[in-house]
Amino acid sequence: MFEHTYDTDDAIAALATPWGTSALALIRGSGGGSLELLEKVFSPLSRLREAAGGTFLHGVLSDPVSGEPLDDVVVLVFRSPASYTGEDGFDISCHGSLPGIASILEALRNAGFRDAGPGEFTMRAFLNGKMDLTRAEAVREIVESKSRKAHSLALQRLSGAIAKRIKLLRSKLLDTAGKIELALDYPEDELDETIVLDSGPVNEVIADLKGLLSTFSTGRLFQAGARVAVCGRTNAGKSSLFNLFLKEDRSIVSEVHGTTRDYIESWINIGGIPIRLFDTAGLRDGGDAVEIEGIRRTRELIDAVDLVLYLVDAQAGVAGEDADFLNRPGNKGRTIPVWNKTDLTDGAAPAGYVPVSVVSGEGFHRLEERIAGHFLKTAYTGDEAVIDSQRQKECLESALDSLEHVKAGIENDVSLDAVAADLQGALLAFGELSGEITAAEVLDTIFSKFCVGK
Ligand SMILES: Nc1nc2c(ncn2[C@@H]2O[C@H](COP(=O)(O)OP(=O)(O)OP(=O)(O)O)[C@@H](O)[C@H]2O)c(=O)[nH]1
Ligand SMILES: [Mg+2]
Repeated sequence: MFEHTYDTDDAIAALATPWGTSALALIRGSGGGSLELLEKVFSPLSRLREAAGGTFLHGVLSDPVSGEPLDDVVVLVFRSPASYTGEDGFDISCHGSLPGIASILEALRNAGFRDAGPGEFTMRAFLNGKMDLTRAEAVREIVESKSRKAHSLALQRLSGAIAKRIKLLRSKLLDTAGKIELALDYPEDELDETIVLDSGPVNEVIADLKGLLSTFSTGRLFQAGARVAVCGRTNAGKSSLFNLFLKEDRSIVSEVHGTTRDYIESWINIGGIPIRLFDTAGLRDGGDAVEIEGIRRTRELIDAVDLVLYLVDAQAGVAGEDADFLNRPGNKGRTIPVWNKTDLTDGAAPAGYVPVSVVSGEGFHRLEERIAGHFLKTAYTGDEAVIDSQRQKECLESALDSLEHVKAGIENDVSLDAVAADLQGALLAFGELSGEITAAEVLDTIFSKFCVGK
């Protein structure tokens, strides 16, 4: 949580690129008076003063206290309201040397800038009406996306797909809300016509909300990814398969049983799904204390992952422990049995197993397809927006809950006061979703998860 969340009066600056040596780095600043403060460090001064929004200036930055020149830079000038935050601001492209970046940030501090907190630029964009909360959240989701698919789904949200849909749902409810208000404000005999409430529009919104909520697991799958463990008895070829997925020699492979003791993990991408893949200790009885501990951790991990690739060495065949594992009810729906080392046999695999040879690569592609298929079989595949944020999901659930009450209220002729209160509850939940009526602590939680500089 950062201290200055709602202090939007001052000028802020931060490094927007990673803190590390690179060809170029980008430092951004924003806030009322930020261009005047920049005058203290940038020359030629006159060109900055005259610069219209959207212009690039080539110049030199110097420390305002010592006057020492710091770097040759290009500054992109933004003038309110035509900027990301809606305020005056700038992007400085400087050389990506760590001492150079540090000295520029220090010069900006000396000029009067405050270091920006996480997500503070986007928070200002939100507060200045540049984007609603669903789009602000999409900014972080884009930055954090681990696969192209996750990136394109987040981009869809950034373009306002969720915001537009919610606006539409909200407008569908306003007619009903208006009718109720009219009926509450005027006794029946004062109105020219009797007001009849129709649950049709409410039903439509309910159906649409259910559709949107059902995309959450898909959104999560592509954004947060899935956890997959490679398991099996010792020497089944788990580490060899793990390395093949990673396309690098990461985990130790040897013909010695019990080679892998601690589990190793890495991110891979299968069919656009970010997958955290684990290589684990081979399951067997006995072994020394370290191996026993490794096996205990592996068993814990198996319970926690979304999918297990259970390897059996084709030459060794299915042992009792393999059958036990595969038949255990908790493992059944989330295990893909893999028949490895088919290059050493005739290639035939028992029913239900995916035959592969990690050494020749035979069957590997089919295994990847099986994994993607496992996760995608329940995924949403339409073109509409997909939600990913837990917060958005909760707002939608709350709206849905209120609307179910409204529907029941209309259909059972419940008192209008009660229906009005439930409808208000649904509209409130939509308002929270878009950020129109979101509490300060909620905003704090959302923006503190951002990177600094975004
Ligand atoms: N011929 C053949 N050998 C394989 C294949 N996959 C793995 N091996 C060999 O099997 C041996 C064991 O492989 P590992 O990948 O270390 O097996 P593991 O399951 O990780 O073993 P532990 O870590 O001891 O549990 C090594 O000598 C590998 O080269 C395969 O598809 N064909
Ligand atoms: Mg191993």
